[in-house]
Amino acid sequence: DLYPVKRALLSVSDKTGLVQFGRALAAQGVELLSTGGTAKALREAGLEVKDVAEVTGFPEMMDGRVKTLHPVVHGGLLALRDDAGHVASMEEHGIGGIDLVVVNLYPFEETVAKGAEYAEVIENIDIGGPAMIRSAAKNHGFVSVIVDVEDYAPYIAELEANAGQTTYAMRQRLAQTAYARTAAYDTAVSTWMANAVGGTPRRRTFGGTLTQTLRYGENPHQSAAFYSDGSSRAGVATAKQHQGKELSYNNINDTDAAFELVSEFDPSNGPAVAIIKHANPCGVATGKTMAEAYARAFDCDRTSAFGGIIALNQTLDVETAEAISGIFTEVVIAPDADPEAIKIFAAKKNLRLLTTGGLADPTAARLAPRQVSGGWLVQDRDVGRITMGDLKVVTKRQPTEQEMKDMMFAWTVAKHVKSNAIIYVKDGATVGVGAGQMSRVDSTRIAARKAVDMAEVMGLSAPLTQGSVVASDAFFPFADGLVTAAEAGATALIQPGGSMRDDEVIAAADEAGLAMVFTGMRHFRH
Ligand code: 93A
Repeated sequence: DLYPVKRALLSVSDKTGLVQFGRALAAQGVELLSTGGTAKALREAGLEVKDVAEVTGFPEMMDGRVKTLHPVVHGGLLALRDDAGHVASMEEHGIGGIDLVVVNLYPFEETVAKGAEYAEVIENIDIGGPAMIRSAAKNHGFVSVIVDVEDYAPYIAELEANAGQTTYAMRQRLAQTAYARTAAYDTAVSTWMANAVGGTPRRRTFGGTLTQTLRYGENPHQSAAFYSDGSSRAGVATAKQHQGKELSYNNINDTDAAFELVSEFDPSNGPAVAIIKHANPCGVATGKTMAEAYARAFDCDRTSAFGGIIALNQTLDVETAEAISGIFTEVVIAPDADPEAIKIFAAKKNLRLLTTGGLADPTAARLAPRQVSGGWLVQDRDVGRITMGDLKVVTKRQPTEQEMKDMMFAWTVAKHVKSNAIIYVKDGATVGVGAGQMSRVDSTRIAARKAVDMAEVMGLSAPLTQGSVVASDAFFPFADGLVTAAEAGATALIQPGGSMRDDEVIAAADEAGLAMVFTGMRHFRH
């Protein structure tokens, strides 16, 4: 079970913690072998290191493409120490055992992320590193493999606790981590190549690294964890959490939805706020100030906003922080927060504040995989966008300029609402959201009904849907949905068009005096 560590090979691109780790290994009497840059770093710190080139008898060559790919290295990693034949081979060929491999790979993912040229990306495909990782991991009966800086300290603790030896349990766990690392690495390479080649690849894999085990999943009887795909994009995975307890599974899902939605609104056009409940917005609004945007988003559905998740497209300021503090809110996510605003939240123990340093890019192409029984469904993320120029007016009445602006706003929100999605908007704020219904007319009714309820709560004489515009994420199959919207006070309607009964729907719009535009694009979201 216990196996001693006498010789280690270190070859790392990320040299974080390397010297300290090398020193701790040396203190345990471990002999250090290393490749060019790693050996240099260790030597400069005063450690005794042998070059792999000296052990193999071959210099590093071909710009480093061949450094450790040699039977003396792989024999030393793969030989079964308790097999007489293997041991004889080691003796015959002068192969010394290597009991520990410490490798982190060429920064392939980072090279792709910074938008490097093809040739530079290719040079950053590590071959020798993964080969050593896989050899060492296969032979975990005797050999340890470390691929994460996070494992340096526990590994040293293990050696210290066991007089320079490792337990099988430790080696086995490290081997599992190691294979997941090489799998994720090759996933990154093949995904990058899939994009370069284009089309639908016959084989595809997905990978990630554990960032957080979660208390539970959607429900307490489901276990759950959060895996990052290694990207540095602004969003919930990379955000800085300023205060409050850990985010839950549902928090992360909702915060992501909130931030993706609010990122649609270019900050140079002014402040915007989205309030999310159960992955659907219950209020989205623009305003002259952030506080006004928040107040208008809140007024869409004050009841549902309780315990909601709020996303801002600009810095959280004091006035907005004070307003948000008025009711129970789970999470606030924003590109940034004023120090004074952070202080206001500090008093609210249960409120989590996240800052991202920027907005998500709603146009960035990305894969959206979803698991179904027996496989994966994979599609491009919905990055579809329209401009006013794409809109086709199909009614006798032309929309007014304000209606046009509100329809564009409503359409943007509709993209982020579960189908069937119906959004009522007035003056750059949602005033009714109908989400996730199995029939479109029901979504239309529910959104209008909620506006009536809100008018009562707010003591208004008429619901805010009076004089609103409506967006529908897909076409109206019948005229009934449009008639319902008109009855709720809508004056204009934006929808993809393309129904067999478009003529009937257009006729009903003309009869009700509505202006209607077709986008020619659908935004289903299931
Ligand atoms: O180009 S390689 O695939 N060829 C190799 O034989 C090889 N061996 C180790 N890259 C190889 N490595 C990688 O070099 C390691 O995975 C590590 O990322 C890097 C460390 O190089 P240096 O010690 O010169 O900084």
